[in-house]
Amino acid sequence: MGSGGFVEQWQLRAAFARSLSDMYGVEVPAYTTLLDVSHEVNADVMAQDPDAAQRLGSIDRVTAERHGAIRLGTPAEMSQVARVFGAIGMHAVGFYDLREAATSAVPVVSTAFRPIEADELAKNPFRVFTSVITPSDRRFFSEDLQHRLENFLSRREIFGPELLALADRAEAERGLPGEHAERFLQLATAVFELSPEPVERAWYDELEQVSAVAADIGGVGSTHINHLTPRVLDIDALYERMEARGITMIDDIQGPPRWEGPDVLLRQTSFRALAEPRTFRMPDGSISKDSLRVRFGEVEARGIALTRAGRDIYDRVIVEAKQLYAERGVTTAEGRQEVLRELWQRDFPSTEDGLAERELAYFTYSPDGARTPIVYEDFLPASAAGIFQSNLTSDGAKDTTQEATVLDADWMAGALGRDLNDPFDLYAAQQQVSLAP
Ligand code: OOG
Ligand code: NI
Repeated sequence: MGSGGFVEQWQLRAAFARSLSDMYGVEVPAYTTLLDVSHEVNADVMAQDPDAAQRLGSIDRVTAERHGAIRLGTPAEMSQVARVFGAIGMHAVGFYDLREAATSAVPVVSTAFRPIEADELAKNPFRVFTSVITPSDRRFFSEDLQHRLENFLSRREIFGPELLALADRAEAERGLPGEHAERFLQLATAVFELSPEPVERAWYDELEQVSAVAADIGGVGSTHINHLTPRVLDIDALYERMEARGITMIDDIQGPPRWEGPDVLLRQTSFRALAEPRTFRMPDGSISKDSLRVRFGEVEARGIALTRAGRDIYDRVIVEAKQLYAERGVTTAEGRQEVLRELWQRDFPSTEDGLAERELAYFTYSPDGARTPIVYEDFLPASAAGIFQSNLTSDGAKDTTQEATVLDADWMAGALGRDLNDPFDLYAAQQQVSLAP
């Protein structure tokens, strides 16, 4: 990055993704194994058929591609992170209600920050799934706990004034001069580093009774990156190779099944959260060492973006599949994949032509009529819930007799103090522009 020259937003974004990746590799060595195996798998897929391998993005894009996941505590923190991401050309897209999508207690609502223009995505597609805790939701938090939690969160400072000032400048000037860029990256990366500060044992444990996610967010005075996810071109091959290296993966690959037709949306899996050493302050004031299991490694394969009609089919099939698992007594990952495959063969066209004809997926068209699929850049609530849940050590407590607090896309936009983009609108606009440039 050097001093001197002007660093554009996309360069800052790419450098931030690299910097987080370097840090996370030091903190969670299994992540480095995941990267190695991803590179191996991608190289093998490229060697077999480079055109097919790059149908949904150049190998350079895919190799650099990561998504991060972070979890914050307050609307104010959300508006601050929006400034930091705005500085590097990442905008809020989509609303996810994990409170509803998860059966165990996951008291958060989320959005994703990412570039929204095709050329920016091609330069570097870094995206961050960003969740905020919901203390006002009585299904999880009593009035007393809500107030203590909000109090605790209001006293912490995650994003300092120097970082925010640099962020605002980068957003206004669409980049930063070299030496400021360096400083911005250093400060922004440090925000997501695991803090050595002792965790208050009693407070952490009280929140953990409600939800491990609540403790991870509200039990500490800082935040950290929860996972960083590389993109792989064959997730089934990756899964097998990780297990062969002795890393225990969660049971399932979430999302669509492997099948003979086009890949759509997103397939994800993860390795189990690892015990990381942490320091605790005990109620008697003494300091002790223990460990926490919150951070894990995830990997994903991306497919074509579905239209609303295509997504409706997806959502229905996922619900039906769950009913079938129960009816047929299916209890293995393999069995679940078979059920999904059967439903896919019944409900999804087996070719890109079929997807395009039935307007189930988005494509761009060049003047000579050639059609290119638009890659899905977002997340899936059911998969996100599955990933959250499979990495929780307990279900926590959710009192379903209580009323849910309404926290929706409008609430999220208000918290951010910015527009919340609708993913379908973005894909549709991209398709439209290619048809009538
Ligand atoms: C976020 C879980 C969601 C994904 O890829 O769906 C997610 C979290 O664990 O904080 O990252
Ligand atoms: Ni993720």
